[in-house]
Amino acid sequence: MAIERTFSIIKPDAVAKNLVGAIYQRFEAAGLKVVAAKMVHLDKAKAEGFYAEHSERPFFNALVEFMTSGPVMVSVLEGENAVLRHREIMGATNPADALAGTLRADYADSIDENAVHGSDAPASAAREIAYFFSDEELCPRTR
Ligand code: RTP
Ligand code: MG
Repeated sequence: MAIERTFSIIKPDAVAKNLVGAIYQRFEAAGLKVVAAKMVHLDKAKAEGFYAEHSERPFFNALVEFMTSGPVMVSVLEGENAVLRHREIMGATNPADALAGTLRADYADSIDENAVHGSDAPASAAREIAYFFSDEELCPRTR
Protein backbone atom coordinates (compact mmCIF):
# COMPACT_ATOMS: atom_id res chain seq x y z
CA MET A 1 0.00 0.00 0.00
CA ALA A 2 1.40 3.34 -1.07
CA ILE A 3 1.62 6.35 1.19
CA GLU A 4 -1.56 8.41 0.85
CA ARG A 5 -2.77 11.80 2.04
CA THR A 6 -6.14 12.75 3.50
CA PHE A 7 -7.79 15.97 4.64
CA SER A 8 -9.02 16.45 8.19
CA ILE A 9 -11.10 19.07 10.00
CA ILE A 10 -11.42 19.32 13.76
CA LYS A 11 -14.86 20.97 13.79
CA PRO A 12 -15.98 23.97 15.92
CA ASP A 13 -17.52 21.83 18.68
CA ALA A 14 -14.29 19.91 19.29
CA VAL A 15 -12.13 23.05 19.12
CA ALA A 16 -14.47 24.71 21.65
CA LYS A 17 -14.06 21.70 23.96
CA ASN A 18 -10.24 22.03 23.79
CA LEU A 19 -9.84 18.64 22.11
CA VAL A 20 -7.31 19.61 19.44
CA GLY A 21 -4.39 17.91 21.17
CA ALA A 22 -6.37 14.82 22.12
CA ILE A 23 -7.51 14.35 18.53
CA TYR A 24 -4.03 14.83 17.03
CA GLN A 25 -2.79 12.28 19.57
CA ARG A 26 -5.19 9.71 18.08
CA PHE A 27 -3.98 10.44 14.55
CA GLU A 28 -0.32 10.20 15.52
CA ALA A 29 -0.84 7.05 17.60
CA ALA A 30 -2.37 5.45 14.50
CA GLY A 31 0.72 6.30 12.42
CA LEU A 32 -0.75 9.25 10.54
CA LYS A 33 1.72 12.12 10.19
CA VAL A 34 0.68 15.79 10.10
CA VAL A 35 2.09 17.36 6.91
CA ALA A 36 0.13 20.64 7.13
CA ALA A 37 -2.14 22.29 9.70
CA LYS A 38 -3.74 25.64 10.48
CA MET A 39 -6.62 27.17 12.41
CA VAL A 40 -9.21 29.00 10.32
CA HIS A 41 -12.62 30.52 10.94
CA LEU A 42 -14.66 29.66 7.84
CA ASP A 43 -16.96 32.23 6.33
CA LYS A 44 -20.27 31.25 4.76
CA ALA A 45 -18.95 31.08 1.20
CA LYS A 46 -15.96 28.93 2.15
CA ALA A 47 -18.14 26.48 4.13
CA GLU A 48 -20.79 26.33 1.37
CA GLY A 49 -18.10 25.61 -1.21
CA PHE A 50 -16.55 22.91 0.90
CA TYR A 51 -19.86 21.08 1.38
CA ALA A 52 -21.25 21.90 -2.10
CA GLU A 53 -22.08 18.22 -2.72
CA HIS A 54 -24.67 18.48 0.09
CA SER A 55 -26.24 21.77 -1.10
CA GLU A 56 -29.64 20.18 -1.84
CA ARG A 57 -29.82 18.24 1.43
CA PRO A 58 -32.21 19.36 4.20
CA PHE A 59 -29.38 19.70 6.72
CA PHE A 60 -27.21 21.94 4.49
CA ASN A 61 -28.02 25.32 6.09
CA ALA A 62 -27.58 23.95 9.61
CA LEU A 63 -24.29 22.35 8.55
CA VAL A 64 -22.95 25.64 7.15
CA GLU A 65 -24.13 27.55 10.21
CA PHE A 66 -22.36 25.07 12.50
CA MET A 67 -19.14 25.02 10.46
CA THR A 68 -18.94 28.84 10.61
CA SER A 69 -19.81 29.06 14.33
CA GLY A 70 -16.18 29.06 15.48
CA PRO A 71 -12.64 28.25 14.41
CA VAL A 72 -11.65 24.86 13.05
CA MET A 73 -8.31 23.09 12.66
CA VAL A 74 -7.69 21.95 9.10
CA SER A 75 -4.92 19.43 8.51
CA VAL A 76 -3.37 17.18 5.93
CA LEU A 77 -2.48 13.73 7.27
CA GLU A 78 -0.17 11.27 5.55
CA GLY A 79 0.29 7.55 5.97
CA GLU A 80 -0.46 4.10 4.60
CA ASN A 81 -4.10 3.90 3.55
CA ALA A 82 -4.62 7.32 5.16
CA VAL A 83 -8.13 8.01 3.83
CA LEU A 84 -9.65 4.82 5.18
CA ARG A 85 -7.52 4.83 8.34
CA HIS A 86 -8.70 8.33 9.19
CA ARG A 87 -12.36 7.39 8.55
CA GLU A 88 -11.93 4.41 10.91
CA ILE A 89 -10.46 6.61 13.64
CA MET A 90 -13.38 9.08 13.26
CA GLY A 91 -16.20 6.52 13.37
CA ALA A 92 -19.70 6.75 11.88
CA THR A 93 -21.24 10.13 10.96
CA ASN A 94 -23.86 9.74 13.70
CA PRO A 95 -22.07 9.28 17.05
CA ALA A 96 -24.92 7.02 18.15
CA ASP A 97 -23.71 4.54 15.51
CA ALA A 98 -19.98 5.06 16.03
CA LEU A 99 -17.88 2.18 17.38
CA ALA A 100 -16.48 2.50 20.90
CA GLY A 101 -13.05 4.11 20.90
CA THR A 102 -13.65 6.23 17.80
CA LEU A 103 -13.43 10.02 17.92
CA ARG A 104 -17.12 10.51 17.26
CA ALA A 105 -18.15 7.96 19.91
CA ASP A 106 -15.91 9.65 22.45
CA TYR A 107 -16.25 13.34 21.56
CA ALA A 108 -19.30 14.06 19.34
CA ASP A 109 -22.63 15.16 20.76
CA SER A 110 -24.88 14.62 17.73
CA ILE A 111 -24.93 13.95 13.98
CA ASP A 112 -24.97 17.73 13.46
CA GLU A 113 -22.04 18.48 15.78
CA ASN A 114 -19.84 15.48 15.21
CA ALA A 115 -16.33 16.72 16.08
CA VAL A 116 -14.38 15.81 12.94
CA HIS A 117 -14.42 15.62 9.16
CA GLY A 118 -12.36 13.32 7.01
CA SER A 119 -12.18 12.87 3.24
CA ASP A 120 -14.23 9.93 1.99
CA ALA A 121 -12.00 8.93 -0.97
CA PRO A 122 -8.58 9.75 -2.43
CA ALA A 123 -10.14 11.99 -5.12
CA SER A 124 -12.06 14.04 -2.55
CA ALA A 125 -8.92 14.22 -0.39
CA ALA A 126 -7.00 15.79 -3.28
CA ARG A 127 -9.80 18.30 -3.94
CA GLU A 128 -10.25 19.18 -0.25
CA ILE A 129 -6.49 19.58 0.36
CA ALA A 130 -6.26 21.99 -2.59
CA TYR A 131 -9.32 23.89 -1.29
CA PHE A 132 -7.41 24.83 1.88
CA PHE A 133 -3.68 24.50 1.23
CA SER A 134 -1.19 25.61 -1.40
CA ASP A 135 1.54 23.15 -2.40
CA GLU A 136 4.08 25.28 -0.50
CA GLU A 137 2.17 24.69 2.75
CA LEU A 138 2.53 20.91 2.53
CA CYS A 139 5.65 19.71 4.33
CA PRO A 140 7.08 16.39 3.09
CA ARG A 141 7.89 14.08 6.00
CA THR A 142 11.14 12.30 5.31
CA ARG A 143 11.27 10.70 8.77
P1 RTP B 1 -17.94 14.73 7.05
O1 RTP B 1 -18.11 14.97 5.56
O2 RTP B 1 -18.21 15.95 7.88
O3 RTP B 1 -16.63 14.07 7.34
O4 RTP B 1 -19.01 13.66 7.52
P2 RTP B 1 -19.41 12.33 6.80
O5 RTP B 1 -18.61 12.11 5.55
O6 RTP B 1 -19.36 11.25 7.83
O7 RTP B 1 -20.91 12.63 6.45
P3 RTP B 1 -21.54 13.34 5.15
O8 RTP B 1 -22.60 12.45 4.62
O9 RTP B 1 -20.47 13.80 4.22
O10 RTP B 1 -22.25 14.61 5.78
C1 RTP B 1 -21.53 15.78 6.09
C2 RTP B 1 -21.98 16.31 7.42
O11 RTP B 1 -23.34 16.71 7.34
C3 RTP B 1 -23.99 16.44 8.57
N1 RTP B 1 -25.11 15.55 8.36
N2 RTP B 1 -26.24 15.71 8.95
N3 RTP B 1 -28.89 15.40 9.86
C4 RTP B 1 -28.39 14.55 8.97
O12 RTP B 1 -29.04 13.63 8.51
C5 RTP B 1 -27.03 14.73 8.53
N4 RTP B 1 -26.40 13.97 7.68
C6 RTP B 1 -25.17 14.50 7.56
C7 RTP B 1 -23.01 15.77 9.48
O13 RTP B 1 -22.49 16.73 10.39
C8 RTP B 1 -21.93 15.28 8.55
O14 RTP B 1 -20.70 15.21 9.19
MG1 MG C 1 -18.43 13.55 4.06
